[in-house]
Amino acid sequence: MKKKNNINKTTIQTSKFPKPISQNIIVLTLLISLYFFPISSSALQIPPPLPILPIPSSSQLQWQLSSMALFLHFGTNTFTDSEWGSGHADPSVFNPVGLNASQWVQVAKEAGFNRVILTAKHHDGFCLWPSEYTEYSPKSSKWRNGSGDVVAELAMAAREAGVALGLYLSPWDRHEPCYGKTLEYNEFYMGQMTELLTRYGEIREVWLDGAKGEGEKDMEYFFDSWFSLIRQLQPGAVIFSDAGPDTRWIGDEAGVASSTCWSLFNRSSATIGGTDPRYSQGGDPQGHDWVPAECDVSIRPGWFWHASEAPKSALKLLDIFYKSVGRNCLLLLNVPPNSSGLISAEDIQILKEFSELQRSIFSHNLAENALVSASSTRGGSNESRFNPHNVLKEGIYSYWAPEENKSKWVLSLDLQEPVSFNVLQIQEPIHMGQRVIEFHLDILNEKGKWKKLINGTTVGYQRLLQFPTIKTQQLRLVVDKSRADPLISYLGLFIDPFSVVSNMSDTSSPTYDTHIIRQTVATMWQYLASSWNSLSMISV
Ligand code: FUL
Repeated sequence: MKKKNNINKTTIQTSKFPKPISQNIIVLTLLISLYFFPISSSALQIPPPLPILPIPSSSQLQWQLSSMALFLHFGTNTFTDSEWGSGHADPSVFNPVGLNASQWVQVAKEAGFNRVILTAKHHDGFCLWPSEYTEYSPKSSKWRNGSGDVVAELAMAAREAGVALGLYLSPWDRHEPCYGKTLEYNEFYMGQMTELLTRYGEIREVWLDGAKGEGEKDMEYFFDSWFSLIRQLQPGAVIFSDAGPDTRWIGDEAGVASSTCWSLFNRSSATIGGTDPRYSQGGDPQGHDWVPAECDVSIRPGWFWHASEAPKSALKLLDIFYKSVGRNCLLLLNVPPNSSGLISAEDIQILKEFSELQRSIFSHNLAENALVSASSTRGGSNESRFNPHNVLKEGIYSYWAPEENKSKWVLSLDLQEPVSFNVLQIQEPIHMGQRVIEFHLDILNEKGKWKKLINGTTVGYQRLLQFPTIKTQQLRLVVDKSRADPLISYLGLFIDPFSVVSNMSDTSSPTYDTHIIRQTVATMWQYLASSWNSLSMISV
């Protein structure tokens, strides 16, 4: 108490001394400048705009940012040349003598996939791990003398390589005798789910569906209990099904999304095993839930490996890439291990070509030196955080934002010299919600007139639009319709010398004629031959 009084006293006493003249001048100058240049809000940062709901959870964001995942269909079907196994195959057929899960993970990683999803149990009921609830697993096979565990081997390989692991546990089980008895089977399924989610470290995706053959036993699945269990045991996992909750089936098995594709969706409008494919393919601009789509497709005609089947071409995979990743979805590409337990050399070759095609097209943004301006900038043109130039920085977390309440939203690019391109990439900062409804790209032609090059609907995480090659120096991206002020995080221009696009509509697919395909394949081989020497071979 005493001490406190002393301090006050000292302060008061000091203030009694007259200030030196120079000090008075400084104070006066400060007061005058404050009068003329008051501390305005411009010295403070303007906050980001409000997000528009719904927005993704953190695990949904991580999922979307990975763009592609590799699906691994493997089990007794691999040995019996079947797709939907009857559930009665002798478990001793399962003997993948050369199984090497590190090879699967390496193949995935080198081809640009940092997630893998394994069919821990497919419809035939054979479990790839030694479940305590059934003998229908490697326990009853000769593989690794009956002590093998494919899930464990893959989990370890994925962890070592830094690749995220997902597991598919098929609800429909053609082997399990209690299938069809609602209470018993739900307990059985949840017991198996618990084994998978507690024994193998971090699981980043749980994949399930409503597939079931006609005339099969009827029963109810307790989805809400399953989802709650998954949330409890693996809170970082996204749950995939026809209707979410975290990611939805795109509605076809060709890996193709609709050209209008919303991550917004109404979960209550979809039923697992009974969704309307058109609703799934496009999503719902009025949807209350954030449920982005996953496009599953197999590199081969079947989901499981069959000696008689061959993989699709790398150009076909590139086309699928444009229609899935390029339409705001994640591409889940199935590459089934063969009966030796390895991914086949011909599939590896195609994956290598596919990743080289992507690298050669997308590694260089032809707009990187552009001068970018905008119809308006949130916080004014000096506000770097929302500056139009941010659209040239990779990633979604820096973006251009317009001033609020504007009716015109335009991003103009001066490429500083005429540039040829035939692919446009646009991204939205989806952590702030999906906004853009319609947009178009204009170019300035030789006559100095603005000409519409292409229209598009929805952007989302990533939109890729293809059109015949065009050469221009000036272009502008115009957002025509948006759910809220549009935010653009990336704009890229690329040249794809491989795909041939014959018309300008966003909704149509690139079309190939045989003559052009031959030419394109020749160009591709010339192009790739030069760069492959430098690529390391993947050992099988
Ligand atoms: C479907 C299954 O019936 C197919 O066999 C395959 O697993 C595919 C990915 O999902 O629902």
